Amino acid sequence: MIDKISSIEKEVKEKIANAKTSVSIEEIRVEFLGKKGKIIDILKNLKSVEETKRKEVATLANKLRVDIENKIEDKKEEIKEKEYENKINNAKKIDLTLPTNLNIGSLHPITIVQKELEEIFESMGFTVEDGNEVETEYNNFEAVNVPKHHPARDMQDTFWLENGQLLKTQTSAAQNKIMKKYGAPLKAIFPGRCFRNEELDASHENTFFQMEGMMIDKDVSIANLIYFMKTLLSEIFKKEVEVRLRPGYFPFVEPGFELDIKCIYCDGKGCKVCKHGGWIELCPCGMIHPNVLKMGGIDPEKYSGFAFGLGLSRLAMMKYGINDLRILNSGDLRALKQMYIK
Ligand code: FA5
Repeated sequence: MIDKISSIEKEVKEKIANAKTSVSIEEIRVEFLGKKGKIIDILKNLKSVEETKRKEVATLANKLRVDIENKIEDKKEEIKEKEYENKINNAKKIDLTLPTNLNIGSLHPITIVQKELEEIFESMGFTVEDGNEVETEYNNFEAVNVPKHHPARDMQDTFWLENGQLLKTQTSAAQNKIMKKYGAPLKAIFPGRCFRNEELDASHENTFFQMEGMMIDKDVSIANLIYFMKTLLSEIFKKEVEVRLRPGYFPFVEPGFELDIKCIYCDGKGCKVCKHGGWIELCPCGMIHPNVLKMGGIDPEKYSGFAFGLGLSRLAMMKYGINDLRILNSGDLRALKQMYIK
């Protein structure tokens, strides 16, 4: 039996030394240490060994078992390292220093303006919220003080869905949910895609972007609104921008305004962009109507606030000097590439 153990030892050592793959080392493990393996077989059959030799055989067999276990583990590690090395050596080489001819993507001009605005507002303590594109009639109209049959609904020709919901016509549709979510005080902006069944022209699309903003706190006034809008527009156009307010009607604000900016192309002298008026209408706004605050769960006796609905698509149009809004939704890369920021 002792001879048998030494011949097994010789055999296993040779096999381990020649093993080249994880599979072959596993096969060796099974052949010698598996349930029916050669070493285990000796240990199982110790009874058949002469009593005087039994202890010595058991010791030798156990020593060999431990020795094989260690050798197999070492070999496994060695093979694993070799296999990894081979994988790396055979992998497809990529030269990271090579110039690429790939046409890599870029952000859409509206997204760029939106991100710029978000950064500016965030720096002034506003949070950026999400709104839905499919909305309920309640959120889009009733919760912002536009009940059924109110004539103001005609100003926003709506795409209705068969289930009675609609495609959001204005970002104001998220006002109610955001007031209920945060309560007062509150400073939030919520950009989003809006849809209206409009006659299309150079400044009207059926799908366009707005950015709504709300600030609600004790003693918020029109002065705060003007300050925020001036700061924001000056940052966007990278120059001091003059603004003016004209009265405007929206059922969800009282008083309501149209905020115009002095034409940044002709400095108010009159040009094609401002239709020779010197001013460009950009952003309806006003002080949030007490009914709207109440419906949002905020006490209008304690709190006041302003809201605005900036036309993001039109702002992008002005920033990049585009003379037709429809280009922005056209997906025409030749046109879009011209306004991409390098
Ligand atoms: C509104 O949608 C109001 N919800 C804005 C508001 C919010 C007022 C909060 C007061 C307080 P209006 O329909 O004017 O208002 O649209 C706002 C802006 O969206 C417009 O000034 C314009 O820049 C843009 N806009 C409206 N319709 C279109 C359109 N069809 N295509 C492109 N931009 C549009």
